[in-house]
Amino acid sequence: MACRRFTVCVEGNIGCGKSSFIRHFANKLPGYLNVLEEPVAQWTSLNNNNLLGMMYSDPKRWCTAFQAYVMLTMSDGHSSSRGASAPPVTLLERSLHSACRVFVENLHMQSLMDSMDYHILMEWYNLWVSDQTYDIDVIIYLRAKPSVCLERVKKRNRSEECDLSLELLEQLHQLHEDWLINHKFGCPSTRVVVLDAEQDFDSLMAVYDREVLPILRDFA
Ligand code: TTP
Repeated sequence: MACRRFTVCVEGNIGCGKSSFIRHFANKLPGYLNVLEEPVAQWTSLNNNNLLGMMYSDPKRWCTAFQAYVMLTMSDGHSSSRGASAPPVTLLERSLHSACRVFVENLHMQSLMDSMDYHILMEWYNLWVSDQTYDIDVIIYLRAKPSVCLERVKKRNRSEECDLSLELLEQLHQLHEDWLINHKFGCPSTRVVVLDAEQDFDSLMAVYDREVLPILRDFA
């Protein structure tokens, strides 16, 4: 009998601490988790081009190409969680869903993405998610105020994000809230766990252990 595999996905604004969360559990439960960090390195080196940087420098010109590529690389991540040799639980940093429900929506709302491009990407999204490969068992939403996220983005100093504004983080925060709390769009999981991600690193990891380890171990 095929063994049931589970997918847990970590969502939240830029700079809320998804990578630290993912790495913490990758170290804690080696072998039990298939951990997929977000493929940012692919977005910054496509055919020797930094598509993420191009998108931030000229969003009107590059946002559709960038989001199409993000969706493609995200879809690879979802598929790999279903391979015969994959561990029982996959921990995904972000998903095809947030790429569309948050980022594509926002670019369209801000009139940076053309409506025709938006509808085409949404048709691809709807086609992809009609397959249960893209279902999520649990979404962990790391919730933090945009001002806290901005401080962290500044501190990590990713070159492409040097002009990232509080306004953008506020827009993205609202879309995460609409998607995961207000259920304004369809949600790919029946279970959303909301965690306060504003504390300092050590306190956060203690909270994550207390709240998340039992969820991950439940799948064993
Ligand atoms: P995030 O996916 O938010 O990753 P992060 O590294 O900021 O996460 P954390 O700080 O919580 O560990 O964003 C990575 C970069 O990619 C960021 O500049 C936003 C951008 N991005 C888009 O523009 N569109 C997308 O669809 C996604 C998923 C990311």
